[in-house]
Amino acid sequence: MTNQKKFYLSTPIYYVNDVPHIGHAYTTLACDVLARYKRSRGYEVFFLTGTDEHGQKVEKAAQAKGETPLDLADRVVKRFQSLWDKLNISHTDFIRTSQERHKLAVQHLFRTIEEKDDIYLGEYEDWYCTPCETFWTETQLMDGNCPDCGRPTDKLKEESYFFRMSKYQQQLLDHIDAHPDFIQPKSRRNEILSFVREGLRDLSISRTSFSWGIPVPGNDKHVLYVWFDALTNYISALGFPDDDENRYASFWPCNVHVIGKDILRFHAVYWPTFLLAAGLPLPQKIFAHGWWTVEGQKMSKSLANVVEPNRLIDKYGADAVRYFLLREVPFGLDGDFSHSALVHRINSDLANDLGNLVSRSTAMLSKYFKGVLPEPGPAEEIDTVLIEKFSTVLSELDQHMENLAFNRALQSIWSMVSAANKYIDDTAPWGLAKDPSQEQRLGTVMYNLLELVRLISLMVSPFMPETGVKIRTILGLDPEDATMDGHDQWGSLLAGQKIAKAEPIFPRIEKE
Ligand code: ME8
Repeated sequence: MTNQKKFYLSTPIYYVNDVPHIGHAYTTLACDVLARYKRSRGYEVFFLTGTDEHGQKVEKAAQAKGETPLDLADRVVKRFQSLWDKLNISHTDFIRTSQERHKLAVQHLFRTIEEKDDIYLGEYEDWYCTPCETFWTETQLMDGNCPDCGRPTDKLKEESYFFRMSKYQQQLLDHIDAHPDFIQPKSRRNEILSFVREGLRDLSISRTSFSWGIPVPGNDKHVLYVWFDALTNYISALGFPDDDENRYASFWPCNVHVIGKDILRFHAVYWPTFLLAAGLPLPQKIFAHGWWTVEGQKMSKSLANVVEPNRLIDKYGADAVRYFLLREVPFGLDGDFSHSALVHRINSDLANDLGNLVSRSTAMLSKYFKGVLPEPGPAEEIDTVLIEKFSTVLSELDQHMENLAFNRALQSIWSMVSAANKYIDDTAPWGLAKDPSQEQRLGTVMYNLLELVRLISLMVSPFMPETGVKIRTILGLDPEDATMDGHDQWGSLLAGQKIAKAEPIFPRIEKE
């Protein structure tokens, strides 16, 4: 095992009965940004995503199409994987719950908990919402329908294995109390605290009403409940329990499970109690982000308003979509997607602010110094202020990334971009260029600008990897090297560096 700092983060594993939309892209993207940032800070990152393939919904969808559930899954998985390629997602592993490695881990977890006597055979009777794969008690129903999605529920009675979740109520509360960052944001933590305080019931963790799932060890009349199966992906992908590659030992417990608010209870109540029962460490953090609506409405197939990320990427490019989704809405709150807001962000933040900074700086360097970076002369106050601003932004960035406050991280970077643009206006290089006695001063101003462009290319890289590469290509640096550790101090760009004149990196979009 190396001594390198480790960071493990995960997305939910997505159901294969739906095709990927911007909601899925959002979670995966946020994780990718964090993964890239941590890598740039010298961490060895394990970034996991994948697909949740078992359960009645997939079984029914496959039946309706006349294919096997696995054929259906194979088809849909490709759509997720090709979208992640197109969005430049840098995951380390892609787990599918239909894989053998996953089945072994799930069955092992079941047996471990069973040996502790925390699983027993009983009979289940409750209201089941098939689309949500969730059981509800009579009192939880809203007018007889599922309180989450509003669709009708069915009364189900069946033999079932139960997990003694009730036994872990106090232990879970103690853990949440002792670890203020365990569930974030804070409002979500409070929601879970009150849910747990109301009392935990034992949880039915097997089904006999369908067969597309992982058999209960020793009783294959039953398949495991999809959430018992799905949640275990976070350790099965690490090689639990055999751990031949030492991944589980290196990376568990996970630093953060990033999820949408819809599945918080499963992650903050079920998963930790399974782990407590099995005697395994709990994840360090569970972060639930908000939900996107589209032009003010809930995304739904029936409204035909599902935003297809592939089309957005084809039209605007992966970086613009990545920037927009993380800049527009504070991570943790709900947000609304609209094409006009996206176009506005591209034109103002990307084409105007960032794009102009890069093209103005490189055009002036080309004009005044034939594209060769001069040696900087003595710093004036305006230069020192700019350099101090940079170190403030750098520490803000670190703090915001630590808090998964992606929009604030981008705001900080953009305050640097604006300061750099203002520096151009204030120092007016075109005036200095007219006066031969100001050549050294002009050289200093140009050096500072290009050095800032380099540093900004590193800071934006986790969010917009293609843009980072483009800018470093223009600067004549190694385009793929976005490492911040060791490269984020002022003054690393060397005089004599040949720098190209940039083509616009973000063309303006005409409003339709
Ligand atoms: O729940 N806005 O899978 P899923 C933002 N298989 N995010 C959204 C969204 C929206 N409108 N719609 C979906 C499952 N998401 C389970 C998870 S994990 C062990 C098992 C995102 O395909 C968000 O991250 O329904 C949400 O949690 C996830 O997609 C649900 O994906």
